[in-house]
Amino acid sequence: MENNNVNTINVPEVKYTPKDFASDVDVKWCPGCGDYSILAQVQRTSPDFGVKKENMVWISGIGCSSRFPYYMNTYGFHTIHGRAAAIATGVKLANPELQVWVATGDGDMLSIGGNHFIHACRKNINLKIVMFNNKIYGLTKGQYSPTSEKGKVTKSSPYGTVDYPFNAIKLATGSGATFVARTMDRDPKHLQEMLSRAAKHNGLAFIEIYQNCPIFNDGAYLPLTEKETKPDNVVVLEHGKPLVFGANKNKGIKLDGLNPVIIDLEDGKNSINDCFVHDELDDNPTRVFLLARFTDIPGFPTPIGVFRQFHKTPYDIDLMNQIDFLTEKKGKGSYEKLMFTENTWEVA
Ligand SMILES: Cc1ncc(C[n+]2csc(CCOP(=O)(O)OP(=O)(O)O)c2C)c(N)n1
Ligand code: SF4
Repeated sequence: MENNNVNTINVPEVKYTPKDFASDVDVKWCPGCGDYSILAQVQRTSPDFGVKKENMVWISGIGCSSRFPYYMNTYGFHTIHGRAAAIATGVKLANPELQVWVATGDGDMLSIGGNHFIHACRKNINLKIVMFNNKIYGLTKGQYSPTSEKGKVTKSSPYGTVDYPFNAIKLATGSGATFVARTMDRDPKHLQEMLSRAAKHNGLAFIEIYQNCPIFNDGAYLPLTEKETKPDNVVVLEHGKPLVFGANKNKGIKLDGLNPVIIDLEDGKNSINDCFVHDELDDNPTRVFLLARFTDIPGFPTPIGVFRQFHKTPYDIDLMNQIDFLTEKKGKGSYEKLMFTENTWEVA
């Protein structure tokens, strides 16, 4: 029966604007740093992420990129180097209703944090990991990172690195990430689209963002971002569409067995129907490895976009279901009982 004694107040739903997500902390990145664009695109898209501001959290490790949570007017935690994924996991499991974002660098996530990263992907923890890849350690002033190209001369590799770099897309895919994407600081619209799509994904979403560090690795992505050179060096992945690139969309990529080949779409020998068609929903990760390899083959365009997305029950859902099931079956557990069962000993 309706209770007529209850007074109700209709509170209009809050419509956020990008400004609502900007904190009042002075942004301390170097002039021209790509991190500014990433911050702006995150603040621009946050109102559409579908969560209340108080339910959004940004967790980071240590690095220039990891200063990110200070600049977001949300809950956040600037933690310790390499541990962002582990701490974010704890935040998500203790508070499953939160949307947990991780801001991290290539050093933070792939060097010291590599282990946490692969296991977060493997377990499909419902985190959104945004990795700013400037192919260098920025905060500590220019040492090479696990994504620096072989032979890179830096302060910590004065004769050139002898390391082979990680390909972050391959690593995330091989570790089981259920949403894998790449975008660039200098392509704001595309960056916004990737963020919005990651926000809607139910499971671990990984976005690699190519980010320029003008102080210690300036121009690392110049051929991909300059107006004149971008069309020949970037191929945009769109679900269901053929891989076509070039200023006049005059080049395509076809498969010769398992090898990608660049074809000329104007020479009369090839047509758009010969091109490899992108399918981000394909269960088989082989396609992603094929695409991710483009950056390792000289002359090939760099793919940006969603490489792959698929559904797998996220860790937190399975865990909560298990806890509910066992609580119903065995009753609420007791911490005291757990700590002082027969399997404890007093050391004399
Ligand atoms: C345990 C520990 N080891 C090393 C460091 C030093 N350190 C701080 S940030 C950083 C790397 C930063 O590079 P990256 O994550 O790529 O971020 P960027 O500064 O380029 O955004 C290192 C090695 C540290 N703070 N703590
Ligand atoms: S050192 Fe590089 S990454 Fe760090 S704030 Fe400066 S420009 Fe940005």
